[in-house]
Parts: sequence; structure tokens; C-alpha cells
Amino acid sequence: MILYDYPASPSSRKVRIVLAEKGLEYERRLIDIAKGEQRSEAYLQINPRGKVPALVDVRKGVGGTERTITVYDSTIINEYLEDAYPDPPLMPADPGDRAMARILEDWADNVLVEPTGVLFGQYVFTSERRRNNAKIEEARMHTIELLGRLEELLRDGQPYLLGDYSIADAAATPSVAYAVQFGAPIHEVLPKVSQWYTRLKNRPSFDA
Ligand SMILES: N[C@@H](CCC(=O)N[C@@H](CS)C(=O)NCC(=O)O)C(=O)O
Repeated sequence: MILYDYPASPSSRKVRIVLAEKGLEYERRLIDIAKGEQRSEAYLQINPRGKVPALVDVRKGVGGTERTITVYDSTIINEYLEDAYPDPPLMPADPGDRAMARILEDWADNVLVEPTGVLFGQYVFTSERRRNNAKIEEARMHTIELLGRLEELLRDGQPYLLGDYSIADAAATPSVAYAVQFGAPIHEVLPKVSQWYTRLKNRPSFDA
């Protein structure tokens, strides 16, 4: 398998976590989005959307013949990995929980990523001199407000968002990690989220 990714990209991190959780080996090819490599002609052949990540896998198809599968978009890649490599499962068994896992993944990718993306942009792509402290503080507070949803979800004391570790935890990890790294006071004001995040950090997949 080949993963085309950019180390700091939350979508790439989400896929690397799932690959690690499933114990899958793969080669990594850097697509440097800071240099615009995602728009190169060669990469657009792999992902016509011009985004990271993308995954290329070679496996036997239904008739037993080998085929090359190219998948892009982190959610679709993780669904592919779940279908192709179901052990260990990262989707809950219950249909209601499966729906909730998808809702939480979508929420992490499209809602939570907004303020954490602002923090990332301010700390990683902006020089110290040009940083906007009001914007940073607003993004930190917005992150905390959004994570209130997870604090509520974790109130019954389960270790992970839907009980057992799932795709929903993997999807939220990159944004929560950036939130903590860039000063959102999660450990101070959201005790359940704080304990859950510590659990995520202690999983070997976090290092991926
Ligand atoms: N929905 C896509 C989003 C992918 C995405 O936005 N990737 C960003 C990095 S996290 C990217 O490639 N940015 C470069 C660009 O938009 O030109 C996914 O989950 O894979």
C-alpha cells in the first residue's frame, strides 16, 4: 500500500491512525502541500481533487485477479480499510452506533476542524510577529464550546466515544491534538474529554 500524505494534515493523520490501529504496513509518499505538490499533474492522476491523503492498494479482486485500487478522501479511505481489512473492526456492530460513528466523523472533519484549523494556521503558517492573538483566543474558546458535545457524550464513563475504540475516536484525534498543542484549555475545563484524550495519546497509533 502507498499512502500519499502530508505529515501535519489532519486528514492524513486520521488515515495514519487507522492504518496503525489495523496494523497495516505501507509506504509513505510526501505530497508537500506547502509547495503546491497536490496540484501537480502526476498527483492529480491519483487524486483529481488535488488534496491529501490518497491511498493506492493492490489486492485480489472477486475473480482472484490482482487489481490496483486508488482511494481518496480520508473518510472513504478509512471505509475502504474497514471493508478490505476488517480485523480489528473500527466500526461498531450496532447500526445506530455505526450511524453515530459516521456523524461524529463528519462533525470532526467539517465542524471541529474549523477552529482547530485556525489555531494550526496561526501557529504553523504564521510568523510570531504576525499572529493574531484575538483570533487565537476566539478559536480556543470555540474549540472548547464544540468539545462540550464530546464531554456530554462521555458522561457515562465509557472509555471511548461509542464505548469501544472506533473510527469516530480516530477522526477526532488530530483536531483534539492540535487544540491541546495550541493552548485550548481542555485539561482544565473538560475533565471527561481530558481523560479520553489521554487514553488516545496512550494508544500506539497516536505516534503514527
Ligand atoms: N475531505 C477531504 C479533505 C482533504 C483536505 O482538505 N486536505 C487538505 C490537508 S488536511 C489539503 O490537501 N489541502 C491542500 C489544498 O487544499 O490545496 C479528506 O477528508 O480527505
